[in-house]
Amino acid sequence: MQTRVDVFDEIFLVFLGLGTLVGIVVISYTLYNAYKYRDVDGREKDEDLPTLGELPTGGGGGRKLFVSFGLSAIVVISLIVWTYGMLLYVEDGPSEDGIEVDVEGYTFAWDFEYENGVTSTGEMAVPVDTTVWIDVTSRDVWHTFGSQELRVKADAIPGETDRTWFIADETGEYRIECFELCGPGHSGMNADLIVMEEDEFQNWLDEQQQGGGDGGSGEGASGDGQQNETDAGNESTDAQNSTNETNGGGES
Ligand SMILES: [Cu+2]
Repeated sequence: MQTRVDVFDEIFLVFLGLGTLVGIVVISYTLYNAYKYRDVDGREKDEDLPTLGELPTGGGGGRKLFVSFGLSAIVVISLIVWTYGMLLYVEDGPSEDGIEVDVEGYTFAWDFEYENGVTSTGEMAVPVDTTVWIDVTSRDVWHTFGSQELRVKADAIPGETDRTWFIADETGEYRIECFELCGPGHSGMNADLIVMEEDEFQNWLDEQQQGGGDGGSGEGASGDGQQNETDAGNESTDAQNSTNETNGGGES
């Protein structure tokens, strides 16, 4: 499964490789000609040798010119076609099934809503090696959701939904940032992207669901967490655990 990181790495390497190759050919040929036609005494008369003020014909009746233009055209057109194909893949996404997450930006944080209704704020958990489709929108002004490390970015515009995808092929923590200057808190408009193994992710979802019903507001979560129906029976242990519970949401 090709990730966005793979695609952009490949494009970068191909352009770097071809650019280096063309550079080497052009510079070598320039140096070769500079040496070949250097000023020496007693040089034989060469018909191809340009004289000062004369436009060089390229020799061979323009054959060299034709070949170099032809080669350049082939290289450039192939690059355009190939890159376009790669970018179409980025547009369309992989065909494999994945998970869907609704992302909503607002000044100055990110909300995430999963398919089963679980919500979280400031923390997005996803399973590793899975296509994550995101539907990005905004509650107020223009933002841009993005994670540099995963090469994903999507505009968050009120009233519109920008759908795109990403795949994280390694577990760990990544950084989500806002990429559209949106107000005084813009630079702090970050969220954690936590990439987990599939079973870990299911546990995380379950945990969020148990602590759920609080609408995903970060501040509200700690208070409401203690009023779970499941906890109603044993209030005494509840009281002891309440301090732990208040931290529970963020620990996963
Ligand atoms: Cu912003």
